[in-house]
Amino acid sequence: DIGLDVESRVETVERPLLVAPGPADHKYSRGYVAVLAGEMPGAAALTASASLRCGAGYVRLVAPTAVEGVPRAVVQGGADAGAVLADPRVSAIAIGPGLGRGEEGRALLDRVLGAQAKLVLDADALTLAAEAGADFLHRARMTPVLTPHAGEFNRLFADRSGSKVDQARRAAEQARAVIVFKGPDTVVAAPDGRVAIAVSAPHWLATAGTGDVLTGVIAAMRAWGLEAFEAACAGVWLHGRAAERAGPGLIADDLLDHLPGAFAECL
Ligand code: NPW
Ligand code: AMP
Ligand code: MG
Repeated sequence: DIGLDVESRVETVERPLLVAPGPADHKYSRGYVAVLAGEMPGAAALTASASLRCGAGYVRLVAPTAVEGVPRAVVQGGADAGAVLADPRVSAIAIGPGLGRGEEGRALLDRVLGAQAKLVLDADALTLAAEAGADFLHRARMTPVLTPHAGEFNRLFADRSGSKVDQARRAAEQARAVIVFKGPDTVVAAPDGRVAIAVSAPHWLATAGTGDVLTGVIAAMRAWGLEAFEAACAGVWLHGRAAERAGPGLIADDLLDHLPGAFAECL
């Protein structure tokens, strides 16, 4: 007995059990992820590639300009997001990495919140949501996943008393969202009170673009059918394991190469 009561005990993010595609699967049945890009499409390219490497059968990267460094199968350059937002096959939408915080990003986020899809909101989408006010996210049709780093979390949530677990739990309740409060001790919290913590991710993850990769991993888990809290936990585990496999000196692109190996450990 280490003196903790049951209430304050927090689960650890564990290796998830995932399923390989079967003979009845086709690219749409495996999950369709749309990634909506803006001013810095390189960040969204990391997100889209991560979704593909984590089992999504179809990924569409919708960007205002041409995007390089992403598999050719997925880019929809110079296009409007309307078709994707209206497509019933789109299961999950990731928005925020490289979106920008201008009027175009704001308008796109506004449309996304009305979409009949599972949402993963990160980066600039979180900053725009913070500007729009606390209730803005309540419009989402299904429990969204929010993946703030400490800077983004502090913009979104004013009440920062108590531990990181306490803060994440309150934030999840207030936003009616699953919160992935990132850092060396990433806390995943659901509006119903479930909490899990991941404390062993390599500190080499503290490098540009790794958060954008995590967004794509979680979107793939959502598209594939995991519910919001399970998808967030699975994504955090896969991301941390890919970082362990990539080793010292990793950059965000390396995680893409190591995600399939991490995924294979979950089959
Ligand atoms: P400080 O220094 O603590 O006072 P921003 P961003 C604070 C895209 N990217 N981790 C800190 O303030 C993203 O997707 C593009 C981080 C800091 O000044 C976004 O669209 C890439 N920050 C856009 O760039 C790859 C923390 O918050 C501020 C913190 C901006 O995203 C890189 C940073 O937040 C990048 O992902 C923490 N733990 N704690 C690409 N390949 O094109 C506090 N802060 O201003 O929202 O900037 O995260 O870089
Ligand atoms: P972002 O700030 O959005 O690029 O996300 C950074 C990613 O790296 C998140 O998954 C964080 O949890 C992770 N990360 C950042 N700093 C550390 C650290 N010191 N140790 C472990 N993971 C970290
Ligand atoms: Mg980020």
